[in-house]
Amino acid sequence: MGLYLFDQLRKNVSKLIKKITITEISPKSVAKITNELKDILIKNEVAVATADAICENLTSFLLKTEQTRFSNPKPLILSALRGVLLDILSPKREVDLLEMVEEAKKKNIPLTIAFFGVNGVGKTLSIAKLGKMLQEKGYSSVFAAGDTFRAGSIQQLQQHGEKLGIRVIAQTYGSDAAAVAYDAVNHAIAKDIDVVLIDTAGRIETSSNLMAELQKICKVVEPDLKIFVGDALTGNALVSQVTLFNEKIGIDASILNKVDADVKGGAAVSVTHISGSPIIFLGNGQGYKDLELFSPEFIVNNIIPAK
Ligand SMILES: Nc1nc2c(ncn2[C@@H]2O[C@H](COP(=O)(O)OP(=O)(O)OP(=O)(O)O)[C@@H](O)[C@H]2O)c(=O)[nH]1
Ligand SMILES: [Mg+2]
Repeated sequence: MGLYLFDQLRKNVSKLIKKITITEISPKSVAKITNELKDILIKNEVAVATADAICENLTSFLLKTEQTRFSNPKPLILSALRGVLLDILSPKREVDLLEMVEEAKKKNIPLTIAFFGVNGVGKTLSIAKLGKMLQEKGYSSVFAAGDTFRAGSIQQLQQHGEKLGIRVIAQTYGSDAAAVAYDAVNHAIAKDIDVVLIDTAGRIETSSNLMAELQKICKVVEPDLKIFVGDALTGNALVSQVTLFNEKIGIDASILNKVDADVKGGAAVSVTHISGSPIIFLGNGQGYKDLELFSPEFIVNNIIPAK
């Protein structure tokens, strides 16, 4: 994929590894490396808590190695860093969305997915992109216009629905978002539709009204997947959004959008670590096809230089 999300981070890590001249693994020599690594991670917008965890795990791994003298310790350090990163990025719970869709289809019940996030991060477009992806894989879906708050939001979703040939269940502005979501689930059951994609209103994260509305949607339809949608350009502030939505709603997975713009990539590392759940897709453009599957291995392969 034409992605430069991790370019700078990879270059910096590569430079750090190239410079390593130590021949002995000791608390002092390891600290020299991890201090510099921490600086690099933080400069690339990895959250401090995540950078700390990476460096601490790397330190304890390296100090546990039996052999301490090396003519060239770089391969050991690279593979240790790869292992530590993969571990930090491996979510407590894995999410395979397409497998969940298939499982639900076998049981003849629709899979319900709700999308949450602050305003403008790309929730509505992500729903359209996912609707398209599902369509291409042979699954039907219905959109629920659960953003009854922002003027124009219902029409926006309806326009996507028309272009894609996907039905949109909507009520009027100001109506109860949970009721819209409930209608859409019933529609899917009645018409044997595979997936319900629920759009919700984005407001500033401090809005307690929004959180109450989102909690009500969750209570009424009990979505199978609650997806946090974030904007990669938000950088470090993304971590506080993830923490808040995770606390109030519980996030099962995330989508990180706008990675086609020049970003540092560190936020993608922190989001998985802080939320404990995986980023499953990246949005890398405004077209319906600009949605990429994402995995911890993908991140690690893009950050750790091959040699
Ligand atoms: N470049 C780029 N733009 C994106 C991406 N995802 C969304 N956008 C754009 O971001 C803007 C906001 O997208 P929406 O889908 O309306 O975002 P939203 O979260 O639903 O916004 P609200 O409904 O206001 O909360 C639109 O102009 C999208 O085209 C992406 O991956 N890359
Ligand atoms: Mg929207």
